[in-house]
Amino acid sequence: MELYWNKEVETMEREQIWSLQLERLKSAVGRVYENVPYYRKKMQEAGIEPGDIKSLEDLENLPITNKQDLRDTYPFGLFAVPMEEIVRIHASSGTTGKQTVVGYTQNDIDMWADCMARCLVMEGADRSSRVQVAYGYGLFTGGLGAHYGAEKLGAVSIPASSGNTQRQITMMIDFGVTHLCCTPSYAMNIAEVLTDMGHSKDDLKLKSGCFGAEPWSDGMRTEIQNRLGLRAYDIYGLSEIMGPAVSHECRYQSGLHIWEDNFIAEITHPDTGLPVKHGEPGDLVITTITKEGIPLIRYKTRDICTLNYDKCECGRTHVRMSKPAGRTDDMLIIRGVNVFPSQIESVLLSVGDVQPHYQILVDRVNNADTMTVEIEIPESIVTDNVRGVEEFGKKISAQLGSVLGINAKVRLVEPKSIARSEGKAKRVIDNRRI
Ligand code: DLL
Repeated sequence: MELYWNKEVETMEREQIWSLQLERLKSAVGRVYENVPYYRKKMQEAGIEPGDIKSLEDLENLPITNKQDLRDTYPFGLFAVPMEEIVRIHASSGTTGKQTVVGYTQNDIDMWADCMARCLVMEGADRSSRVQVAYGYGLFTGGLGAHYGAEKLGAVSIPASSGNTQRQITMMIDFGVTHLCCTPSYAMNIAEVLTDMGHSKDDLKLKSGCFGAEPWSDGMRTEIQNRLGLRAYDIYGLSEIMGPAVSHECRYQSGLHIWEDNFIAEITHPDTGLPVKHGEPGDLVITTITKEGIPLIRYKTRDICTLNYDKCECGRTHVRMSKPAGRTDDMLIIRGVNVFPSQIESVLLSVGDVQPHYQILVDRVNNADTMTVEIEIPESIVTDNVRGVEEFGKKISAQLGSVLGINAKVRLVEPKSIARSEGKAKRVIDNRRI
């Protein structure tokens, strides 16, 4: 089994990474200044020209790009090459506003597939692997992103897309699938249907899975691993920057290596936008330094994490980001307490018997925020044992109160009554925003 897809790049000395990044940053800034009037104007307003970029520290002087910039230039205003050079378009779902569109040149597609191949090798895949891609195919980047990476690696790519779960399982069994790519919530759904179909993990040949596109807790990781009999890895990415494979966990699973030959990562304070102290959490800001179609300078992802430059035991030198807890815009503020849905998930799963199917309902009653967490009654509790059910709910509510400091009601609902996810799970219903 190969340890690396591209050892030379993945294990570069830190100084080498920085000098490569500087050279590529200069070129990327020059390209956007030259070819994207919107960027040129922004840079002129900030009083900075490409020639002012002399060191990586100068990056801080460049203006931040955010989702609004993509919307203001909808659909193609930030593209840095003529449309003749664009070979593919993806778009975000637009759940938080107008959809955003990104374009790729052939070189961009090749670079993306290369990053994805590195990720798959990181979790032990090789040419003999059979990779079932159960991320959605289409404008969402998950399906095609993972697919091209598996093909680049020379593995067998099975373009299952999401949904039709029984058929997914039949294919996994009949084709001897070794690697599964999907959202963690869909992996849980697959695990449940596997049992309903009378199968168990022993009928599968899965070795690992790369699960991402939504935040998930270590408790969820344990559940997925136990039920599917594989090792679960976290993969991160976003359509604006590329799609999946911006970063991925190695087998030591202490953070996700960001491919620094293509991306420069910074962490800024969510309110001030200024760089945070080394190792502190904040907004992940990414600059793409090799992308041609739509290079983005200092894109504010709104994902909260920390960066770790320590050497990793796997031998890779690329910086590690911590597992993202969630986006600043998904953070719930309940009576002044800040909490991410993924933290609630951690608490729920730390109480034995709770299945990772839950929904968080937020409302405002008499000007005060209220939160109700719906979970399904575990099989170990008989539904007609009213007292048992009540006590179980109270136990979880107390745990949420003591760990997160939030006052939450827990409502126990019938098993399998919470909608199962096939893509990104919708965990929160915030009636305050309606
Ligand atoms: O979700 C790309 C992707 C596909 C990543 C498949 C991984 C696997 P978008 O739809 O643009 O792209 O959503 C991007 O999803 O800013 C994060 O908030 C969240 N996200 C993605 N991966 C993770 C992860 C794809 N591993 C947004 N953990 C990002 C937590 C994640 N959140």
